[in-house]
Amino acid sequence: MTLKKHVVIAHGDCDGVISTFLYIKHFMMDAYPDHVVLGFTQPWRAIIEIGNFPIHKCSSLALLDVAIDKDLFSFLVNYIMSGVPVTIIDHHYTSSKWIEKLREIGAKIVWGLAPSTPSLMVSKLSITLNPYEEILVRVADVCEGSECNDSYISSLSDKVKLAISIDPSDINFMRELVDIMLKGYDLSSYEKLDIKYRKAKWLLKRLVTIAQERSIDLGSVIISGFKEAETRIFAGLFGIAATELSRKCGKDVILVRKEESKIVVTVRSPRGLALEYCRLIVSVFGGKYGGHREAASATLPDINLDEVISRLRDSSMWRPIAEGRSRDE
Ligand SMILES: [Mn+2]
Repeated sequence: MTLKKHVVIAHGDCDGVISTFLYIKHFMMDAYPDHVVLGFTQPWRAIIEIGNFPIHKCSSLALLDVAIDKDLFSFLVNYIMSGVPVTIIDHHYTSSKWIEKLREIGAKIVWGLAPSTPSLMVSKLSITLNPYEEILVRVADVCEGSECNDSYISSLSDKVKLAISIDPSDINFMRELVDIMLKGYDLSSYEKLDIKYRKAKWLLKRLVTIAQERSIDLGSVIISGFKEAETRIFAGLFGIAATELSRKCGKDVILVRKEESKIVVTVRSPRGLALEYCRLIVSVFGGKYGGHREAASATLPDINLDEVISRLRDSSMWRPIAEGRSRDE
């Protein structure tokens, strides 16, 4: 007989990690850690991650802060139809068209446009927070772009966000963060977090400088491309760099990078057009996209980076946005 486990898979970012902490603490404490497996993933590889825990090994499956798309939807149907209880807690705009279908076939769905998945959990799952948890929910909100004028919260958010992003494949580090939170320890005095943060801070500064120096300015949006070797160095920092650059220039930002066998596009748009940029890009090159109106990303097939950039710098590409004809679904 195979020993089944509760599988909890979350987005490998700040609000994903904090959602995991809240979920374990409020719903799985009796089973944790012996009967629970924690995984952290990026949206484009969520299927691979979940596939590591085949149906016959899952007593339940929870997905936290993982944007649902068509492929993930089809994949989850098998789990639900095989009788695995599936819970989805998510705040991504682009998940909305799949969640109703998942609910109809029996998944438990908690979805809404909250600033972060942890704050969604607080508003929809009626969990009562202690002061320590309240701080962490605010940290998650700030990591997702909420304003904050509390210096302790904003510096802790900065630390957690950067320390996680520097290496999105360091799943053990994310598990350690969850354990530290479950013990109620102060994250800001965790040495490993501090070491990762310092390194990430330095790399981020370099990345923002490079992205700005090589940017192609199309007026309201700037575009920068990165080769595969650079992608390896800056790993998960592209999203944060795009946010910083967008703030710095007061423009929308599109960062395009070559990564293994694909092209990844990161978009930040304070004007709320991020999904529309992604939709236009995917309509030209193929691939898929997801995220929020202010922050989204697209994964394209393995095309030549220079070709992508030269197409994107052609302003006729963006005419539907300029003329206000583009609409995200
Ligand atoms: Mn997230």
